Amino acid sequence: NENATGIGAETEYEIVGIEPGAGLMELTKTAIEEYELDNWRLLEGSSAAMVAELQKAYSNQEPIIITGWTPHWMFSSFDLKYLDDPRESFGGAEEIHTIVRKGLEQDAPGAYTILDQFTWEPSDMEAVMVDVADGMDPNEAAEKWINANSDKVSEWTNGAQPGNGKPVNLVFVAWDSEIASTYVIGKVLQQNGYDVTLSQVEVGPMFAGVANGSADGMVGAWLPTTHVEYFNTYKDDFIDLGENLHGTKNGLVVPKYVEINSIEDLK
Ligand code: PBE
Repeated sequence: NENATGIGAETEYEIVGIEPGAGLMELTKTAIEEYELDNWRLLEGSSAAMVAELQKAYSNQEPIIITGWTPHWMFSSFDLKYLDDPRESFGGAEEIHTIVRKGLEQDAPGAYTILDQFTWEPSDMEAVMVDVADGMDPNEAAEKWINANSDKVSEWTNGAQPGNGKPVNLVFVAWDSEIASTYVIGKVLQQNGYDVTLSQVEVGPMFAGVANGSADGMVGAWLPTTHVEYFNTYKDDFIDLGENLHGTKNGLVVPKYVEINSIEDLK
């Protein structure tokens, strides 16, 4: 298989990954085992560094393989494709869940109601992501989306008691998708009278923080597959409010000009 030989040599058998600890990194390690990609290495880094590598390769029309996910603005900025995953190492379409600490419902009922009623579509999240990727401050991008979608937002805030200045602390990881969701729901809580803090953390501390009560909530739990280890570790110690978005995807992603179509072609 000439193409497979080509892509390995051309990319030095490297798959450009993201933050260690991301569910996507574990899924990629599983894929490397299941497809027996013994020659290949998964590089650890960050989501921002991955996108920078993609931008560089793309502008030179060079081959690159990244760990990617949807919703993500990169699919509207670049012509990209997921590699087929016939072994389903990356699982199927998932949901993103909202999780809050025990006691939030009693301590901040309005915030609990809003977080519980928060739900939107991948296209909504992408609209915010695109503005942030284009350089808009996440606060501004969140406000812009809220102003353009007051009908949706009023469903989230329906029946919520005002915050009266009570503090609410949301934790998130600096994944582009979670920056979008966290800033939007943070701004909605603020507009409802809460004193909102958004704390950027790593993925383990994000789950641990909500479980031990040092954080009030998070809106970026990818289930049932991506974050299953973290979820199962802490599931008795926090409250899962269910999905806020349906239809995510994880996988290996290449520019369309790369002439392979399946993870099997990497072997
Ligand atoms: N992600 C985006 C995360 C979840 C959100 C796919 C990069 C991960 O843990 O892999």
